[in-house]
Amino acid sequence: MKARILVSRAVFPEVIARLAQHFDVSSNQADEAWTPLQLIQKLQGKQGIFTTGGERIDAALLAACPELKICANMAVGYNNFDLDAMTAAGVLATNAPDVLTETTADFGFALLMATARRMAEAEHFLRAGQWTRWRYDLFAGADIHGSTLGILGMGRIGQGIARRGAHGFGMKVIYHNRSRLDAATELGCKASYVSKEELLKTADHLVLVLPYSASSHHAIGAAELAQMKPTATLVNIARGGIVDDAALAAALRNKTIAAAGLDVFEGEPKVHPDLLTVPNVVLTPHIASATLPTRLAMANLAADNLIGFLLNNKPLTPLNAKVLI
Ligand code: 8YV
Repeated sequence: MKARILVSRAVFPEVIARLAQHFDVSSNQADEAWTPLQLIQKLQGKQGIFTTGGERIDAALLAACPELKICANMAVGYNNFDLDAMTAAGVLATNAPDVLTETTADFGFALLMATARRMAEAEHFLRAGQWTRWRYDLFAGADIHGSTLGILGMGRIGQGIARRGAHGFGMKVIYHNRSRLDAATELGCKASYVSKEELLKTADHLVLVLPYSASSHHAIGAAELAQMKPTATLVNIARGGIVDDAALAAALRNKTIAAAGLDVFEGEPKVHPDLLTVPNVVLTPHIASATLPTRLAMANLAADNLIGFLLNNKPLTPLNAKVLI
């Protein structure tokens, strides 16, 4: 008998078709928004779920869904999973790393450039019909080339941004991470390890690429923003909650830092109202991995994890492999 799985959000029809070759699939191609209780109801009798990063999998859900064996996330981040609770319940968690690294690093760099060169502000000005004449300092921003790029969180995506900065734009790259990279990796990215304090004080542009956890909550708040250069830009492509968005809005308004680019927000898709009223911030709706080939590769990797595990006990990218034993 085929295993039963739930796909919780609309995804590529070809991925649903692939899954249907192996499983009895319940999908949500209408992309309805389910409450946590509805999600539990839909999961009854299912052995697997395909999640996209927004669905909370916690102890309460696991207790209510005793047949569940695997949650496959179509995202590299997995802060929607209570991994300890999943491991305790013997439920496998998988994520979707690697396939989105370069696309997400491209976007991080694009957001950095748009922020430093004030592209969104300038475009709004033009669209509003305010462009009447040239001025020597019209939307003058900060240089990227030759400046110091700081990276907080130096995993695969952080390294991709470092390579772009060092090799493409001649930037000096400094980083801070829970653990220092090995010498060969540092050399490949031309990146130097520094303390968080030095990173904040020295970076002309600071990009956040660290995972969200209780220990990274508000890693950038008022105190950290105050240590940054008044000419600095801050870019967050990691997770909402790593930055204290209210403190950031105040810092942008007071010119504690020059500008920010944000793809992720505390409590998204809601955005802190103060961020919507400051001009020196570029805001995008969590799209760093959004190219069609990359999103398809992410969806296929989540599907491969479901197929590999439920058919052969061999998931590709397990997060809590100890439940396999
Ligand atoms: C996802 C992401 O699109 O992979 C991640 O961790 O942040 C994005 O690529 C997002 O998580 C989907 O909810």
